[in-house]
Amino acid sequence: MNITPDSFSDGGKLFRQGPDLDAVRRRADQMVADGAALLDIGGESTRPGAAPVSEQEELDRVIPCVEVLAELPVTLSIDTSTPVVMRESAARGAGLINDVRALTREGALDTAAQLGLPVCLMHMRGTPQTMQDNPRYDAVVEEVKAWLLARVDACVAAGIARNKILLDPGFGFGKTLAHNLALLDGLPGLAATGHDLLVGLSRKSLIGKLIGRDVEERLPASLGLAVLAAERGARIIRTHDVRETADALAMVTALADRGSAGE
Ligand code: 8Y4
Repeated sequence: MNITPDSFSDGGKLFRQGPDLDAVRRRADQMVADGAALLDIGGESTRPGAAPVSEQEELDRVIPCVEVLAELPVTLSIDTSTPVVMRESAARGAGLINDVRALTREGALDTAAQLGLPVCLMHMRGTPQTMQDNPRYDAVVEEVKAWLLARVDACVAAGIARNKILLDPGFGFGKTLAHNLALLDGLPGLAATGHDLLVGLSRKSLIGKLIGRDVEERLPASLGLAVLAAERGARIIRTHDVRETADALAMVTALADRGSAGE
């Protein structure tokens, strides 16, 4: 759930008084009813070129939502790079830190370690402002994996338990179509690190580039990618379309759970 003015139909005018908490709650209830195991809540827009948000603005957007959603029977994941947002969210029951900057911001590593929460480390090349300006890699899969494992080492050195560290190659974050496709191919290699893998492919522009669909027409392709990623070792799928994705993944799980006994 993106708690930012640009994701609201009024273009942000009503948003100045803060997020519409009734609407947030209704949307969250629906996602839980549809089968979500985690809800990811973020107050910073990370779309390419988006303006940075102040700490206070991020707190004003996120914390009221955490308070409203804390009683739900799912893990609240906080999409933030900001230590004070991590702390205030954890104090209200958040259960996961999802950081697109992989705890590189000043104080983030020590804060996450102190809080003892699991963390998702995502790879991004550059910043949201610049990341899509001609990103280049020599060998994208190897570079992303090595960078993530270096962040794991930093986390472990700061006192974060290895089994609380999830990894995410960051589809669309400083990657061309070719890079994103290479990373899809490389998912089994990332899964082989032993870390739980989280991926976000839902509605992303690689779908538009590959098969020419506008963003509101990307659900079927997103479901295909979710199944593909799960088959290649992803454990958590970040999606906008919970019910449909849960059904698609239920098929993957049902087949896997059959085991080798047959039938
Ligand atoms: C259409 C719809 C086009 C959505 C682009 C987008 C990830 C993430 C985002 C991800 C992790 C997004 C916060 C981008 N993506 N966190 N966050 N992994 N861990 N773009 O892939 O959904 S926001």
